[in-house]
Parts: sequence; C-alpha cells; structure tokens
Amino acid sequence: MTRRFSKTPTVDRRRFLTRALQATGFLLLAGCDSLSRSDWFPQLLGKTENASEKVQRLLSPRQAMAKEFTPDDLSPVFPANGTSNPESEAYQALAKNGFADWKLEIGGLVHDPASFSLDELRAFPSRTQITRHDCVEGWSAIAKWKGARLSALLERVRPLPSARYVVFHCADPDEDGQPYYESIDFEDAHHPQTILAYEINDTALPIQHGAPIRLRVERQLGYKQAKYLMQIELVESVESIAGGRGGYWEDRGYEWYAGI
Ligand SMILES: Nc1nc2c(c(=O)[nH]1)N[C@H]1C(S)=C(S)[C@@H](COP(=O)(O)O)O[C@H]1N2
Ligand SMILES: [Mo]
Repeated sequence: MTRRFSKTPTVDRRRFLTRALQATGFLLLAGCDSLSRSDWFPQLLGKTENASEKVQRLLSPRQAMAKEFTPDDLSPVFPANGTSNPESEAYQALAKNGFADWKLEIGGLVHDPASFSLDELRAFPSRTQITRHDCVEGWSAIAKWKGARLSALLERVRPLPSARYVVFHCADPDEDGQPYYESIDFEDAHHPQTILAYEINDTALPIQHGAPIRLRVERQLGYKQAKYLMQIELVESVESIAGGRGGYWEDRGYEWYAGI
C-alpha cells in the first residue's frame, strides 16, 4: 500500500513530528502532577523499549530473514521521505562530481580504520534483495536493493572486542544543525540482509533515496534505513552521541529497536 505523498517540505515534517511527540509526552504527563517530566518520561520510554525488544525477540528470532519479494511485486513508485536532497555545501559539491570524491570513513573501535570510495565499496561481497520498506508515517513500498554486505566491511576493519554498536553518520543536518544518524547492534550488523545499498531497482541510488549509499537493515522500520552515509563509527555505547538514544528519531522518542 502506497500512501499519496504530501508536499510538506521535509524539514517541516520532521519538526511537526517532533512537536507531535512532545505533545503526546505532555498529554501523558498532564494527569501525573507528582512526577516530574524529566524523571518519569524518559524512564517510561526506556521500559517500553526494552519490553518491545524482548517481545520482538520472542516472536521472531533476530537472525530470521525479512520477507523477500519478486520483481512482479515492485512498487511502481517508491516515495522519498525525510531529507530528499541534503542542503550542505559539502554534500552538494560531492553530488556535482558524481560522488567521485566521496569516501566512507569507518573508524572508532576498530583495529584498522579505513575509508572506501564508491568503487571500492562495489568491489566488496554484495547482496541483492527485494524487500518492503515500512515507514511509521503510514506507507510501505517494495524495491530491489543492491549493496555491500556490512559484515564484509566489518571483517575488513576488524572491530575491537569492546565494540557493541555500529553508528551511521549522515550528510543531512536538520534546520537546527542536528545531523541525522542511526545505530544498530552487532547482531543486526552481521545479518545477511544488512547492506550498504548503492543501487535501487538496478540503477545507481539517486539523491532522493540517499546517494551515494544508504543503510538497509531489513528487519526494522523506515527511519533506521539511514541515507547519505558519510561515516561509520564503532562504539561501545551510544550514550555520548547527540541525544544519547542511538538515532535522530530515537532522540525524539521513537524506539531504538524498530523491529517489524
Ligand atoms: N539521512 C537520512 N536518512 C533517513 C531519513 C532522513 O531524513 N535523513 N529519513 C528516514 C525515514 S523516516 C524513512 S521512511 C526513510 C525514507 O527513505 P526513502 O526516502 O528512500 O523512501 O529514510 C530514513 N533515513
Ligand atoms: Mo519514515
């Protein structure tokens, strides 16, 4: 089912959702005068998150494969959502040059920090998969993705034993300068369907879908599928990054484990 796509500017939509989430938090709190907003709300979110992650694990093991589809199932239109063209001068300069000067940096808790050009990423073991993308805003679309297996990249840079999460830093800050970012744990990072996609439907990933590469982590919702990847960082904890909850939308109240 594909939702008709609204023309609201994307940054406005992010802002609108943030306000909506804040409003929900406020309403929840309205009847609980004795509890402070700062003490109670984050704790509730934390508990919900853990509970839903446990339920998710019981219902379907994390190693299970996401459903794959056939070419007949491809959506005629795959909407673009969130940022559809990062405004930063640096990104625009890279795009103008067909991303020939773009490199993906991989660092943090690894033995061999490295950076890879698009051609180098294309030379890694790849995977092609037809999957369904589900956005919390109420639309889904099926596309064919091809990309480098994240597990192969990790093997190359050799994570240190203390590394627990893979953080994806993106090229698109919002209008307050807050960059989009996401994180996944090692279980998802090594899942066979977790790829750094450089193709959609047999063509080079266009800007609206995250050029030059975007994450596909197929067991999770749309906002985990970070576009415009610039840097990958291996960390022991996500607490010191931005709002500390492991992602741009997570910092605004969404769950970190967005299992489908
Ligand atoms: N860098 C970045 N990645 C992002 C977003 C974004 O705004 N910036 N939006 C997310 C959301 S909410 C969705 S549903 C998908 C949309 O991907 P698409 O534009 O290819 O449909 O990208 C996700 N990844
Ligand atoms: Mo989304």
